[in-house]
Amino acid sequence: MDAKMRLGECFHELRALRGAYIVIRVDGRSFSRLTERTCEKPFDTGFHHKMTDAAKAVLTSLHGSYAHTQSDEISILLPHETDVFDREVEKLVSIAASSATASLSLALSAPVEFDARLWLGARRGDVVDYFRWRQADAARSALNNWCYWTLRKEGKSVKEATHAMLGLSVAGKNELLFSRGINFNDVPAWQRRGSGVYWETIAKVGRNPRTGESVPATRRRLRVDDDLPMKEAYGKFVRQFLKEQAEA
Ligand SMILES: Nc1nc2c(ncn2[C@@H]2O[C@H](COP(=O)(O)OP(=O)(O)OP(=O)(O)O)[C@@H](O)[C@H]2O)c(=O)[nH]1
Ligand SMILES: [Mg+2]
Repeated sequence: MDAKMRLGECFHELRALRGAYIVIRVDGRSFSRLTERTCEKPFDTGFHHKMTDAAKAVLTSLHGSYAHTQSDEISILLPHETDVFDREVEKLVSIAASSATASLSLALSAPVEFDARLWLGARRGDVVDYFRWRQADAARSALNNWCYWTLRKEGKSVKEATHAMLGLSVAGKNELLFSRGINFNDVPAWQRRGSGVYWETIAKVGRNPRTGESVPATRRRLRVDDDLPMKEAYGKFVRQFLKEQAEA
């Protein structure tokens, strides 16, 4: 009976190919509606902090090496040789989604949901491209959100604001903001580029339990970086999390 029933768990054997780089991305479900009711527009610092806390929770749970968060999504890079959950796809995506869900639901005191997907890259350059892609997405949507909410705050309806932005180039959107006293380049970097979360090692003084002597020690902790570099410099930055990993 047990063996027969387990045959129905036909996706359970699915594993992320060894040698491939794994990035898992979680994304909030229907967060347009959630943020419409509860967040400042276009960006809410408190919500962002709760997202970076959720990124810390997933990074810790999956023993990841780097996370990037923007808007309602978090991408988590796992170490190249990771053996976490034996690389089982179902385990990885469900734990990533539930870890983010638990963290943010508690922080907001409201039930939220995240979906999750798994991305595989063959080589280091693919991972660099992946994170540059998500950063470019952050920049694109930040510019759109700033324009949209600036128009809405002027009293335009959803339809009017959407219509006013139709066909506007990136330069045109920058101009729209500039003519209203907003320099998009001065908007906080975390809004335009997202934030990074990664481990750092700090020195601390430990105590030898036998002798009571002070001894130098180190401790790992997660750091949130709200001022990420961009473009090629960001690519170089991401490579530091792939450094010790052998090229496939
Ligand atoms: N006001 C506000 N909105 C935010 C903030 N961060 C994210 N959002 C919104 O969250 C939404 C995320 O976009 P999507 O993931 O494409 O939309 P969604 O409604 O979550 O849809 P699904 O992911 O398909 O379920 C966008 O509408 C963003 O504007 C914030 O700090 N403030
Ligand atoms: Mg979403």
